[in-house]
Amino acid sequence: MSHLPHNTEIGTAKPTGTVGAVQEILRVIGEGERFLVVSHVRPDGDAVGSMLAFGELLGQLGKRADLVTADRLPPVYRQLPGAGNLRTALRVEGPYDAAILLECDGIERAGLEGLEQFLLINIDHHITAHPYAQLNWIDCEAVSVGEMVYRLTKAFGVRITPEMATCLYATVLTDTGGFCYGSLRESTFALARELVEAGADAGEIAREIYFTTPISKVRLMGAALNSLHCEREIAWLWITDRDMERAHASDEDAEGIVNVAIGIAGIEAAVFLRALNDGTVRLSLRGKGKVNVAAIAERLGGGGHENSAGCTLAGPLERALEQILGELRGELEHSSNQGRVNLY
Ligand SMILES: [Mn+2]
Repeated sequence: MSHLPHNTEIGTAKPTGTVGAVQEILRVIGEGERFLVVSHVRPDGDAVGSMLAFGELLGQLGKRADLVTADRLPPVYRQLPGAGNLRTALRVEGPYDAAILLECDGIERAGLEGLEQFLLINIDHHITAHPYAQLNWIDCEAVSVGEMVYRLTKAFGVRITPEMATCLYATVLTDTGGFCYGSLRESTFALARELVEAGADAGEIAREIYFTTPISKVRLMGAALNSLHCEREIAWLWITDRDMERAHASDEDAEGIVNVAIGIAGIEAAVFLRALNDGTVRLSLRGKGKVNVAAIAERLGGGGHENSAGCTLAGPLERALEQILGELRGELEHSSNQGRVNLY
């Protein structure tokens, strides 16, 4: 599963293939004046960095761009150039010539009301991406949506400014977990090199993102580690509202805690669970290559990448835990059996 075929999916009435999709996007942007750029709720580094770079691209083309997110930015991304231009809203009003949705697997993922009235451009790199928009550019080989924004910038012949380079580098850095996973290949490093040449300060960006953890998050991590369980190749941990209160933690502090569990030797799948006020449980899943956590997340109504995915299940926490463990045990057994078959 680690090398999927180059996947480009194009929506209903539009030409097929990446080239066709990019050409159409170039045309729509070239002809329009005013654009809305959005990404998913609980924006991550790729969402924020690619939105900011896209905003800058549109600005350089002499277009007007409104950058809107449903949730506020995690503090670590507030230092990115142009972050002050991002607006938080729950509803968007036009008029816009098009709304550009970056790494959203559906309109609802943006968490914004009013999007459906616009011409929608969907740009995504998840293997669980869907061609729901009028114009869809999906490339699962792109290491981040930022890489796709970079290619678009090149296609427009627009110069990559140091500010854009910084934002785009942040997308590559965060979506690969610091060049550890994802579709890492030669072109990833070529891209990183170009971005550094264009003015991204790799060391400074890494410091801003990885060495600015709020103490509340570290405390929350402590609570999560108290709940850590391992069973063969599966590790899981969770936090409760009480843990959140005690640590004086915000929602953002719960992001990325799952990575501690997948880092354990011998573990092939990790789950982080967080019970939400509405009775649902949010799950973050991580893998190391043996299980495709995106496929499991998708079966449960979520999505993501092969080694990094998420979904939301009905509570209580114990029930959600049993459900995901059932899926993971089945999947790991399946892949072990397959391995055995291949040996003969
Ligand atoms: Mn991404």
